Amino acid sequence: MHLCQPFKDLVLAMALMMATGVDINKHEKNMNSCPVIQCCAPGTNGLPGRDGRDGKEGPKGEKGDQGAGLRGLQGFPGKAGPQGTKGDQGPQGEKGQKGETFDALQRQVTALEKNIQTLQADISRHQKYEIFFSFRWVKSVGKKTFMLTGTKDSFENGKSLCTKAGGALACPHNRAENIALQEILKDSEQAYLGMSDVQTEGKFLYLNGGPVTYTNWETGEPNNNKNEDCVAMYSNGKWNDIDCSNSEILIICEF
Ligand SMILES: [Ca+2]
Ligand SMILES: [Ca+2]
Repeated sequence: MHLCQPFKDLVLAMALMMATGVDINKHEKNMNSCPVIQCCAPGTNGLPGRDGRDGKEGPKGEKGDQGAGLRGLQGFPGKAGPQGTKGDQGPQGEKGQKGETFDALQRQVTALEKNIQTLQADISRHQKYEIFFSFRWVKSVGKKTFMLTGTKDSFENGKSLCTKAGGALACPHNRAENIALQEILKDSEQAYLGMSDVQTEGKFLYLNGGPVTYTNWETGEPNNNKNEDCVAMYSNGKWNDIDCSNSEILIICEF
């Protein structure tokens, strides 16, 4: 009987273990774990086996890139959606242009301003009178008004004073005016009249150069005593020619 060399070695090893008292059973157990194929020459490959069962489902793959297909035609508009909720109030807008109402108010304001200016002018004129006159007496007759100043002065100064006030030195042109002017004077008072015969002795002229048409001379006047060229009214309403430089004569203006 022919034995392979490995098998011969095995037999020798077992005989040695029995001689040395080694536990053969334990050793056999180890020997059984040795594959037989290692002990013999390799065999030829067998036929392929049957296909195995399907494996478990694999994990989900990653999302691929978007395709590059052509864009389709736009479809018809859809139905209107429901009304949305009311939004918040927006910021205040810019100031608008002037309207017709504002223009009308502006015109009224302009008209009122003109009225105020007129009133101020009247007040100013009134105050101007107050500067020159004390209003001891005011007498109106017809369209004329006589105003007594609180001033006694010369003929020239009296003329200037009345002119500055916008009037003229008082001068009655008829009986009614003469009576009105007389009523202003108190007893023993005299007032200059707006006339003189400075240019031509004996020929009295109004301040505007016109000839005097109404007179009310005192008896014996005008006498041109010491070259009297101006005229004053007594408190009885009669006239007397006096010296023009006499500054003790009341100044009455007419307007
Ligand atoms: Ca005279
Ligand atoms: Ca006289």
